[in-house]
Amino acid sequence: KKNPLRAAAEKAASAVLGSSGPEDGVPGKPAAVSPPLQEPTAAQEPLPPKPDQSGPETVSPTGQPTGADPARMAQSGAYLTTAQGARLPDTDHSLKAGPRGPVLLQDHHLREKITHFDHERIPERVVHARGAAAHGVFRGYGTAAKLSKAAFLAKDAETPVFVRFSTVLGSRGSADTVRDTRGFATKFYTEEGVFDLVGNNIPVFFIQDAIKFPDAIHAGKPHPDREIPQAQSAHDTFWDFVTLHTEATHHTLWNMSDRGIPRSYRMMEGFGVHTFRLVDAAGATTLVKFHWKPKLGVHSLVWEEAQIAAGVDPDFHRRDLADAIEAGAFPEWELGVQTFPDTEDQTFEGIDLLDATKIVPEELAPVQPIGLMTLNANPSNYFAETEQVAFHTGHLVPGIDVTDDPLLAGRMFSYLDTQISRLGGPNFGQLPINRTHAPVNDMLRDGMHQTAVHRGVAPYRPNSLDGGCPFLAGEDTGAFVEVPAAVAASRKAREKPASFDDHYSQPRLFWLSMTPVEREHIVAAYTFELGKCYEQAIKERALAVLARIDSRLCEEVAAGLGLPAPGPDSHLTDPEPSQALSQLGGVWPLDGRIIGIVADEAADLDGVRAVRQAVLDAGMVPLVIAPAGGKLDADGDPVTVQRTFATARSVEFDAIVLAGAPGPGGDAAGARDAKAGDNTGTAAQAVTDPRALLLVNEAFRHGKALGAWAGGDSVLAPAGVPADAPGVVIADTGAAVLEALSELLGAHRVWERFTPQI
Ligand code: HDE
Repeated sequence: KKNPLRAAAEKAASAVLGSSGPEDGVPGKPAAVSPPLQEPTAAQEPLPPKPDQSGPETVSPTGQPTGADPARMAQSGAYLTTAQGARLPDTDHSLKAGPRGPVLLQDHHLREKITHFDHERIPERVVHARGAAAHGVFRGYGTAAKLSKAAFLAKDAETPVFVRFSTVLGSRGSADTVRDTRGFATKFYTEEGVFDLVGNNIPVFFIQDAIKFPDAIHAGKPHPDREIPQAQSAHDTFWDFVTLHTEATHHTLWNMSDRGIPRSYRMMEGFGVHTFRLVDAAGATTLVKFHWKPKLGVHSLVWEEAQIAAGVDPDFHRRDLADAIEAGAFPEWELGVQTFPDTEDQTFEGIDLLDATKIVPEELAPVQPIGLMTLNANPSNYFAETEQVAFHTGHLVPGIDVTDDPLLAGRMFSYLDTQISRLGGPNFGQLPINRTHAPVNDMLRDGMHQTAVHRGVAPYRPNSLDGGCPFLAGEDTGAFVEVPAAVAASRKAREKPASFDDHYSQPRLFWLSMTPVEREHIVAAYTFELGKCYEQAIKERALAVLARIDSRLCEEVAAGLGLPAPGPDSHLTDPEPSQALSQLGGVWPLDGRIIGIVADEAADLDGVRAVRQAVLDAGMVPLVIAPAGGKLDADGDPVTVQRTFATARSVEFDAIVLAGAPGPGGDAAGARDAKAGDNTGTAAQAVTDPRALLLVNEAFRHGKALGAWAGGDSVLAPAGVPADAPGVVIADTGAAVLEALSELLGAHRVWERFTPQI
């Protein structure tokens, strides 16, 4: 029987050295060449994977108590040591010549401790610096198996993943809820190598060619003189760029829509943006666009909420993701693909699939689900995992290939390059979070932070000293082979195709697909952002761009800016709206929604306990808000207070319930009388405390469901909330209130409360 290694070696040698002549009819290859030198074929068994390159060892446990659990302790071992392992008797006092004398240069522990600390920070990402991440698993449905041979897409194949969400413009310490695009980058640790799907929550991009990326980012980042504003697009340089460079119009419109201020990372769609190419086992190809669809639906903040959250809880999205996962409300997304025939022109229904500023409406090409991702574990260490994870569009596996999208081509270069300066050298792939779970047999050597201890003397190919190992794989042995896609005969030129010239028809499609309330949010966003610009010429130019999208949009923003609107554009088309672009209209699961329950000592605490339990049973999170901290009914059946009037702010809650007074027909006023003199009744304090009134008023203005029972509603009027307004539920018991609120919450907000004039 033929040795398989020898067969592989012979095949590889013939492919590389051409010993049997051109097999594929490659034109232009000389017919007569000197006979090739033979590589050794007496193979040794390939070496096992390098011990230092196995997969990450730790994935943080969920739901475990903090504290004494050894797996969660910062240190292991009984004694504190230096980095070299010498035990330390003291880490609080520098070595000095006497208690009040000079510090001695000899103190190695002092210098080691301070020096290490001095170098704790690494450069933050040049874009997407602010992020949060989680571990999870992806399970293939098998529906993509006919399109792609990628093993992780097979039916029921389970693949570990690590996902990092991010904002784009802000620094690492900036607020989560700013108006911006969100990154949605997924690392699949497949058995065939790492596949990174480095996407965004917006399906189009500002630019069509990577060479413009530094311009786009320089314009969006803070002004270089004062380094303000932080994490904002509401400034002159951003609007200067996007109005002069109108291929940015479509992405800018998405940013100004509710998509720019997501309610949660758990409630965002994700998009691969570019068109990719799937390859099946027989080599047949299909063009695809990747979509992540969140099981919880796509939901957003309202702008005022986003602004308040940026101040009162800059970690709003980071906290939300970690809390939900810790509570067991694991967020899930379906991965889906829109498929297009891999035709020579790479267009679909007249849309250029290589233009990253264009979508293909889902009505024209439905998103077909191919797998489910569940995020089920928080990182154990932010720096080691979330900060050091390094994504790259070039991390591909057999069955998934790129297209000639010029934006994607630039990314194929950029991601590897940026990691080298950010992570200090070329060995970032050895960091635990970046290690592939597939065996590694590379011939990359040395470099900064090399942690593998390579053996042998022949890290080169061909070699005879290591028996010729490692051998090259072919398609039948799982090699990643680029699709031999035709390249149109052409000439070198710094040009773009004519199909990239249409900058307005798809923004118009997006605008026409919005509901009135979503349109009003867009108008408000443009008015706010342009209102923050100083240059009149930039505002006027922005209005000229808006006139090319829609005259009503332009007029409304112009009115807000106090400027004349340019006349209507005679070239406007009327594309068929795409319902899939609107966020409104569905009914969604309530997992992880946060219900604030306002109560105090005088409240119907049995009712509060019942509501709390019902909220938990529904997979939501109850937070009791009281005038002061501690416990209510501390001597009886205590109810823990999670928020006080000082610490609660409306943005944290999806709905607010105002507890009433105990007893049949009881009301808050009655409760107050019962406690006459000590002034602790719920309504008594909430009615007069401006913080509680603000809580209720803001929740109302932000379209959140409000409920009250047994007199709790006496807070409504002083808070400026009409008791008969939509989404305000007043019932006899807490249970009845919660039932009605849950129904309202399924729609995310009480949309009837907004009365758009558009
Ligand atoms: Fe990125 N992008 N990008 N980008 N991008 C980076 O890589 C770049 C683009 C995206 O959580 C950087 O490791 C160029 C589109 C995400 O770690 C950098 C171009 C899309 C993340 C880089 C683009 C993205 C990045 C900075 C234009 C959506 C965060 C740090 C051709 C499909 C990944 C890093 C994470 C990060 C370059 C355009 C998504 C500098 C040159 C389009 C989600 O390499």
